[in-house]
This record gives sequence, structure tokens and C-alpha cells, in this order.
Amino acid sequence: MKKILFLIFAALMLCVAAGCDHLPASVPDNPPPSESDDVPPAEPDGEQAEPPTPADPAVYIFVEGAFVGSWQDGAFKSLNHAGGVFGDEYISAFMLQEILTPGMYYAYDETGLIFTTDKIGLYVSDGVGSFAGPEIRAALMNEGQANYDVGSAGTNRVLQLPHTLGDTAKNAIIPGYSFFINFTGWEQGVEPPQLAVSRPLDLSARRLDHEVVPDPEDYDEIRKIFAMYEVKEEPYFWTCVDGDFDGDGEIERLLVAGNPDQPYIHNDPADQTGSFYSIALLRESDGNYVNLFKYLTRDKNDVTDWNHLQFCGAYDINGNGKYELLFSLRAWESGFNFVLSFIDDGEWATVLRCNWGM
Ligand SMILES: [Ca+2]
Ligand SMILES: [Ca+2]
Repeated sequence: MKKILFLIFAALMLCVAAGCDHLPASVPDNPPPSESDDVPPAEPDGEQAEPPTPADPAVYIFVEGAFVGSWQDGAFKSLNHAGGVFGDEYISAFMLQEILTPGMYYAYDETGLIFTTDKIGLYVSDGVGSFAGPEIRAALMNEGQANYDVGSAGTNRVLQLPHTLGDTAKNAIIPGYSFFINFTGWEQGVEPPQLAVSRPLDLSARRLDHEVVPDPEDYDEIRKIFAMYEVKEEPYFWTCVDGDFDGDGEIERLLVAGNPDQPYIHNDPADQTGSFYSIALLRESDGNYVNLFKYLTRDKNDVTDWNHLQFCGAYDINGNGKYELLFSLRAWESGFNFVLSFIDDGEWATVLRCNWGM
């Protein structure tokens, strides 16, 4: 029931913006053959210009159903400020038309490819998290087909890909509160996958061990951090995964931990701790711990004052032999989905993020 409520609530947001007025370059895979053999090839004249380098099509990326940004021309492009706070508007305006241009999306979970789909869904409503402008919302209501009713007056739309938006809707910008560009494949009851991308991933080199359990040293490390924040509770590990995350041939351990409360609701009057601690660490092969992320809240006895860090999988999205680490920080109206990448200077950094409160 909580999950249903959550999904219904989740269907109540989408946001706003304004921005860019161009689409990514689209390059055909195979140029058309020459129409005629009569035209001789151009002679080099000594000043021959370099042929333009064709741009790779952008790879659009969804984490847990929410659009977080793209990979294109050797760089990630984040929807929201990668290091921002909740409520920041986007730094990178993406047009809705962009993510409707690919003909197919590929959905993954820990087991690998779980489905492909040529449909995408979005939520059109007026309020927090809606598309900007009544004209655009009205126009979007006329796009695609209404999907199953989740109690929101049929404002879910399903679009067959590739989809070209009409004259008004073509100006729609993906809201900076990327709550309801849901991506499920749009079969009722199908939950958003950990990752959905607009080109298939090569997972052949993927080696992750989810069967490991934290060592005493792992507990000690978290306890040390907890002690810094005067937390007396024992850490609870949500995730413990071994793998060569940074592609150097050595195995690291990813640890995601928090305090031992139940993850989503914190309203037990008997529990006066009222604290929530979410931490992600990487234990390197030499035993050193790298702090990837931590999020601490200390408010008491308020149903909205919880947080929970959910690991959403490790995938090499950009094909460089290093895993990107996907997370969703679940928090009441202040959460976000984000992606860490091992960047060139050897540090893990947030490269993609979208506001995704609940
Ligand atoms: Ca490694
Ligand atoms: Ca990578």
C-alpha cells in the first residue's frame, strides 16, 4: 500500500523552465549514396577544409524513472546542478523533444537488460513540478494516448517513439524538478528500472559481487563517522558490493549504510532519536575508505524528516571501463537522483542529478 501511495504521490509532480532552442545534431548512420557517377571527385586544392567531425547522438539517461541528463561528445550534461541543493533550477535545459527523438530505450537492473521499449510516458498537470505554461500543458495533453489512470484525471501520456511534438508542445522544456518524466515502458504495474538509456550498454565486462557482507572494519569505519555526528546507533548496511569500480584492475567495495530505522517512514513516537544518516563509502583495495556521499538529518518526530540512500546500480554508461554509480536519495520533498563517475583526476564526482522529492 505504501508503494501504491508513493507511486500516486510521485505522479503529482513535474516542473518548470525555459531555455534552449535547439536540438542535438542528428547524424544519419550511413550517408546516402551518390546519385550519379558523372560528377568527378573534387580535386584537393591545398586549402582543403577538414571534414566536420560528426557529433555522436546524445545518450539520454534515466535513473529510477527520472530523467537526469545525457552523455554526449565526451561529457555528461546534468539536468540540475550536480552539486546543488534541492530547489535549484536546472543548469542544462533539455527540450522534451530531445528525449522523444530516439526510437528505443534500454532498461537495466542488476541482472542486466530487462526490457527495451519504444514508448515513453510523461505526466502533464498543473502545479508543483509541472511543465511551464498552460499552453504547453494543454498542448501536451493532446500528444500521444492517455495511459492508465493513477487517480490523476488521466494526465499520464504515452508517446510512441520516435515522437515529434506539435508546434506548441515542441517548445516544452523538461522541468527542473524531474519528478514525473516517468519511464516504465508503460505497462501497468511495471516499476521504473534502475537505469534506462537511449542506446544499449555493453555489460560483457561487468563483474560485481553482491553476495559479500561487510567486514568488522567496515562497521568500524561507519561507527567512526557516526561518532563524529554524535550518533550512537549501529550502522545498518543497505548495500555491500565488490567490484572494480574504477577500472584499475583492483577490487573495491561499495558500502551504503544508514541508521537502522526503517527506510521510508519515521513516525514512531517511541523512537526519540529522530536522526537519519545515509552514507556511501568506497573501500579501496589498500583498505582506505573514500567518502562518496553522506546526508545527515537530525530533526525529531516529523514524518517528513527522514532520508534513505538507495543504491540504484553500477553501470558503465559512457563505455570508458569505469562504472558510474547510481543513487536515489529518498527524502520528503528534498530528494534527488544522482550519478557518480570516476573522473579524469581520479576523484569520484557527481556528474548527473535531478531533483526528485517525494
Ligand atoms: Ca579498482
Ligand atoms: Ca564509465
